[in-house]
Amino acid sequence: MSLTLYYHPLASFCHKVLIALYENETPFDASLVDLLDPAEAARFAEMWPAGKMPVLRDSDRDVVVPETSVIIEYLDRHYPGSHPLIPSDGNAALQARLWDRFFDLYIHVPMQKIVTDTLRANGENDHRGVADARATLATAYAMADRHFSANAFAGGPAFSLADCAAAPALFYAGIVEPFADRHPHLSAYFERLLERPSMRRVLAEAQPYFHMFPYKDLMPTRFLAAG
Ligand SMILES: N[C@@H](CCC(=O)N[C@@H](CS)C(=O)NCC(=O)O)C(=O)O
Repeated sequence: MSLTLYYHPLASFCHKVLIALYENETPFDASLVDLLDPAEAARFAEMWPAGKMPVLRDSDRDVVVPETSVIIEYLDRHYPGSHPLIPSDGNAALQARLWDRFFDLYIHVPMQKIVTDTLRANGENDHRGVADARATLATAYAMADRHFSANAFAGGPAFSLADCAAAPALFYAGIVEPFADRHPHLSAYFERLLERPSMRRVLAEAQPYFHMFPYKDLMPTRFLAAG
């Protein structure tokens, strides 16, 4: 097998790449990395010193590819499947990249801030940073709701890189800062994402690890059942 994904089944940015791989049924080996284990974290850092997962290794081309957006573009270019994730039209590709950035930066990263703050030691919490993250989410939810009043998918009419970014960001953000009540178009879009076999598979594989998620008590029960 040429491709190996170094990942963890619970990790939201890993879900983004897994969805891309599953959408195109791209063959790969999955190598689970426990970053809480110092030896594993050190080995992982040799591949990508930033220490952020996932990372893709392609033994045929002898390259290590970090950063989810770049990994998905790499897969699209070198291992294309039946569902291109970067539109061939240049302007459509810009839209896919724009909304990929939107979901990473204004939903995924603030969600991570809220989650990781709960893991800090007493006295080290960043209350102002968490409040800012919640404010960023509120702005982004309103923007996304307007966007999905006119668009079936994040980058336009077809599923793309941007939807791979949106799915895990909305999954976890919707738990720490719910959006369904006041954002009907965003909520309907999220339900469409949940129906995709790629998303269902990612969530089924994450389910055995959900007990490790700090906000597990707020997780809707429909996600707690396997399958
Ligand atoms: N910009 C990165 C973000 C990746 C990221 O934040 N990964 C998280 C897991 S979801 C991680 O590795 N966290 C470990 C840490 O920060 O120590 C990407 O798109 O690949």
